[in-house]
Amino acid sequence: SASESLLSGFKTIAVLRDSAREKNIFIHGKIDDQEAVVILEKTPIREESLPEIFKDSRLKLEMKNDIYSTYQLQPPPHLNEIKTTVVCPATEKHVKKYLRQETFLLEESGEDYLSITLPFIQSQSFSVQWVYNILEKKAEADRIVHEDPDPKVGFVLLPDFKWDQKQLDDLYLIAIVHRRDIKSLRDLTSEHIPLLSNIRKGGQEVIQKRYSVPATKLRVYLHYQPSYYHLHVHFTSLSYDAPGCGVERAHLLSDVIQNLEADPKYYRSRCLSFLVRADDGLLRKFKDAGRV
Ligand code: M7G
Repeated sequence: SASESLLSGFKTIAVLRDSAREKNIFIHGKIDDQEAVVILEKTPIREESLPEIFKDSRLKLEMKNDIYSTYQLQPPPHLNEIKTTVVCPATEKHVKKYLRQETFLLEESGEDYLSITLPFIQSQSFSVQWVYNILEKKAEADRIVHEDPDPKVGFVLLPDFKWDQKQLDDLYLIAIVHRRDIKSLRDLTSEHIPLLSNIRKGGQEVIQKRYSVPATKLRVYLHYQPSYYHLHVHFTSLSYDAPGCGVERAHLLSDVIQNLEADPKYYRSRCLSFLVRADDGLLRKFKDAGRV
């Protein structure tokens, strides 16, 4: 089928980043005449697959020394898969997103947001078509784990595409709100507390029921800045060092709710820090405005 041979004509332009430790590689290339980003990633070894790995693999000795020996093990093909993510056609912004680059921490006041950041993200940010496709059941409908259809406080919970759902160690789900008028953390006021509480409670309950992962093992947070300006909440396993779960980017949902309870305009008025890449247009704008 078309999807089976999608990558057979892939031509590499550049490796954007790779990590021996994370066992992944991000590649910029072309599929036919279209720009593409392909991410390849080796997945964790699951305990359930161990009997099969030991029983059905070919072992090739590499070296033996006293009580020590190393091997190359060739497992059955279905236990040797590479998780692959394709963005095609990819924009220049996608290529930049995955390119390893120097980063800088900016401090954005409420005024900076209105005068610098907001016009910038309105003129150039990633399309949220994929989000609308999920909300309208045009894509990933079979992956939805839970839905609250309420137009004001409702949301859809589904696996993030970074999670292959094969093991709980790297559990990663996202809750996407039905409302389309909240771009990010910055837009939140006390008016949204019922929505946020509903997501926290609903998400935690469903994840406990479906995956037996209790709330005390979950990291529930929003990104600032997000890549996609339609409000969504990340649910990740505490045991997983998810990309973007550090203090420079993640805001715990519980803290967000409490801050809004204490000050209804907290996120409109406070300085928020966020990371930008060296060639990010937003860094340029902050420099031009004399804010860096
Ligand atoms: P973000 O904070 O806006 O951006 O989070 P980030 O990618 O820089 O973290 C968006 C989240 O949605 C990320 O965790 C993505 O992995 C996830 N995501 C992005 N896309 C395009 C999709 C998609 O098409 N389907 C699903 N299920 N998740 C996606």
